[in-house]
Amino acid sequence: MLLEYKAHYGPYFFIKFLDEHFKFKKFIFSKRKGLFTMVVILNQNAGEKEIRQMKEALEKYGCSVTVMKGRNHVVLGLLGDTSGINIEQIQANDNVDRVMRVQEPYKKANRAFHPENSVIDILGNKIGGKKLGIIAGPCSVESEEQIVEIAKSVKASGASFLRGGAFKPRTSPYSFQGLRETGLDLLKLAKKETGLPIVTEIMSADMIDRFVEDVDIIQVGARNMQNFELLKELGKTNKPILLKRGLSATIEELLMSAEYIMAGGNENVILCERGIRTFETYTRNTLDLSIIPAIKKLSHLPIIIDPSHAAGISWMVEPMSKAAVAAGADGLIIEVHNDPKHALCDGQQSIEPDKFDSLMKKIKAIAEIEDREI
Ligand SMILES: [Mn+2]
Repeated sequence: MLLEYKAHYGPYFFIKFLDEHFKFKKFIFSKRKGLFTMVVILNQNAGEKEIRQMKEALEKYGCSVTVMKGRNHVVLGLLGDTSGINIEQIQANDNVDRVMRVQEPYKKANRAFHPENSVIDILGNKIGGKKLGIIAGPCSVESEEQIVEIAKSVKASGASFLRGGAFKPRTSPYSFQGLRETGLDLLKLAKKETGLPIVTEIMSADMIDRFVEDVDIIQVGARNMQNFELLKELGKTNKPILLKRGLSATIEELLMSAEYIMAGGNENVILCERGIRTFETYTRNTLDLSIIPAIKKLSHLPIIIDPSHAAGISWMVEPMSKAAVAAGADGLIIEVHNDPKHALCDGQQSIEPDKFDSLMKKIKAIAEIEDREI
């Protein structure tokens, strides 16, 4: 009965059900602060000794535990930070019927513990504040002329950051793999010419020292979102990290990956939605714009949208950019190429500089409605 109720109505109604069932209203739904962060339901055969042992075991995690005895079950309500509790271990106890987490498993990324929006400062350019962070540039750095020319034009249109891949995570080993370290040198050159901070993807922890030296925002691509060893190493730096959502990652998994970086001490994390894989094949991925209000509710971290990789089609970049800004995104990362037909990577989804310029004018107007600016 209890299990069925939870499966059908979800945790919120399940607790409400418990509330009515056990008549402990004053404990359960008084205020947000009074809400239990975890609920442990014991088996019917748990005696006084087992209840006491379980209560003491849970208190060792630093939580306060309230014992509620109902007609058929005993429920232990936990208050406090439960992110360090190993649920599987508690679940394995013979006296435990169910464990339910009410509090999210992430702490540093959680808005509950950090109500104000985080604003990430990158050489004086901010992401997460009133001004939208617009990152633009080619999929890959191809040559000095290419990257410098694009950097100049996106800057003239109002972009605050230059993107460009040096190390490329391509699906095929036979595709262009990027100019690698030469690509980083060319990005530095473009930064020198324009003053635009640079954003580029890291593929391996071996490159961290070089990236910390030369890159202003280190991107972790969708395929590396759960490369936990890389995330831990990046957590030891103080560089802003642009963390892209994995192809099939849930919002909670994205926030747990952010937590890996933040737990190491680096709280400069910018989240990025780049489309998720669904049954739809018309677009390259499916842009999940609902992540914007979800992240705003769950976390204080900024969230930006990548309409280029999400749609994979250049003519969809403008409408998806407009929708993202209207939905409250903190910025955009857009692929811009001066010669998309001959681009070495992602030409089909790259827009030309004049198109980017007109897109910027349109999103400026939408940003104003949201009390944001470009
Ligand atoms: Mn690309």
